[in-house]
Amino acid sequence: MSPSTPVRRRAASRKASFVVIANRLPVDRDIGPDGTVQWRKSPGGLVTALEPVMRRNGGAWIGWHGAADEKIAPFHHDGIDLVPVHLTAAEIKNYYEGFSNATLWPLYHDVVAHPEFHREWWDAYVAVNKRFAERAAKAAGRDAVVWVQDYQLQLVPKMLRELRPDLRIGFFLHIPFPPTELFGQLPWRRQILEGLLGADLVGFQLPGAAQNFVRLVRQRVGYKTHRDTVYLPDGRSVLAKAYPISIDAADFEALARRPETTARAEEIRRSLGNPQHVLLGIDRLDYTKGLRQRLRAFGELIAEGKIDVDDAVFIQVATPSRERVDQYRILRDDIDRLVGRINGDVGRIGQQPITYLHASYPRSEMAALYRAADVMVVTPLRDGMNLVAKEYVACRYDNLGALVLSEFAGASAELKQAYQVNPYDINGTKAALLQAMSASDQENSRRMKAMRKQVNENDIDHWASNFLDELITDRDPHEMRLRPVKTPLARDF
Ligand code: GDG
Repeated sequence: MSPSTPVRRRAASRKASFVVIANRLPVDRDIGPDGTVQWRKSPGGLVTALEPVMRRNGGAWIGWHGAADEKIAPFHHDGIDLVPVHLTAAEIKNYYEGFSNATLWPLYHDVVAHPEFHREWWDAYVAVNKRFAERAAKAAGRDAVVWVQDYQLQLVPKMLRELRPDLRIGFFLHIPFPPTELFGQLPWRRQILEGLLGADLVGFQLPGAAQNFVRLVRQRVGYKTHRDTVYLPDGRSVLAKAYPISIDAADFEALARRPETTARAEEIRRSLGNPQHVLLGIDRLDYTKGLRQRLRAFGELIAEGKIDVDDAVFIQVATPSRERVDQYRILRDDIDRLVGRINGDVGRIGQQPITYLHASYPRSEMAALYRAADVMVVTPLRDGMNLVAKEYVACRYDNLGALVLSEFAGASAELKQAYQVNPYDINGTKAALLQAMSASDQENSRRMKAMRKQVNENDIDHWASNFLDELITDRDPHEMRLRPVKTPLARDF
């Protein structure tokens, strides 16, 4: 096969030359009333990011299928070979809801919520990581490129390398990597660092995260490091670098340009009474996303008479998320109450200042919402990147609209022309909302043009090809046995 030949479709049982390992498969299952099973693409940052890369390159995706205690055979869906990994109900509780989402998630997000440490959760994390590594070791062909995704699978690189030293292994962390002081709280900090060091390339959203990692390896594991490289005693080296993730910008713009999207955006505004200002938030319902602070800021502006309730509406879409984890249940109740209180306090008949939607929508509806919004409000307390901010920018081909963006979202490093805020500073957030609402079209257009250039030039293909190019490039001439310097999968971008 010549280097530029795309990888061909393989039967699910064949060995793959490109393997993605992620906690979830990129599909959800629908079971019809007659019992027929259908898989459909699921929403979420990771899927949104990797699906185009997988489809263009062929390859296998290893992940959990979403149900407890069920073994499903590998299958092919929509251009991708899918290899389901089973989890027991106890593993879902301990590995997924527990260690991943109630230990690592809050710890890696600045301890915005209190991380819980339980030894039985850790044991399940180890066992499940091992299962993923074993599945990947079976699915990957000789010298294959394997890309491990995210915080649920940080032990997989080391486990997989032990099983299959021929593989080229990359790891990408979608969420922030914490400062050394916070990471130090983790009773299993050394095992996690060693797990990640099984990869040839460890990618982060921001350079600061890569630096945190290298510093921690030096401090806690004692390996030699120089800038972005860790030198292992066995002669191997591991590179730690930033690869800010992005979106399929052209695809979002095409969706936004459809006449149906324009019509739907107008309909949304009409149904809200055609207010002067439509503000929009779209987030998974997660305590890292800063929903409370944002809604309070908006509510106060109305209560203080700085915004007229007839002039502005805030649409908040909160996509249901991790509903079996306690902290998420508590958050949902809190937000329900807060929205009720604000609407009750400052609303009028026929004029609810906050339209709150606890639901998931098709991408076409998301694009219409982006088109309908004058001000997009993205104010997480901590966020690895935040794709919603980039999607808004991609959809604003009219160069209009304003983005209010937290300085604690990874995206703020690239979207410098946004109205940047510290989300903990409610008064500062209020000022930024007012500034964004009152800016001239000319001012917003200047900012939007610059942000659109950034997003269009650094899209998802750019992210994936940068990471994969680095991963498959031989840095050490003594390791040339691995494979030709470029494999076909990177040529397609
Ligand atoms: C993690 C990191 C990082 C949301 N609601 C619906 C829907 N979405 C889509 C959005 C966007 C994605 O989900 C959310 O991505 P974010 O980046 O905003 O946030 P996380 O889910 O927390 O993602 C994050 C990301 O991984 C990628 O590395 O940026 O920092 O936390 O694409 O559009 N999509 C549809 N319906 C919805 O209701 N169709």
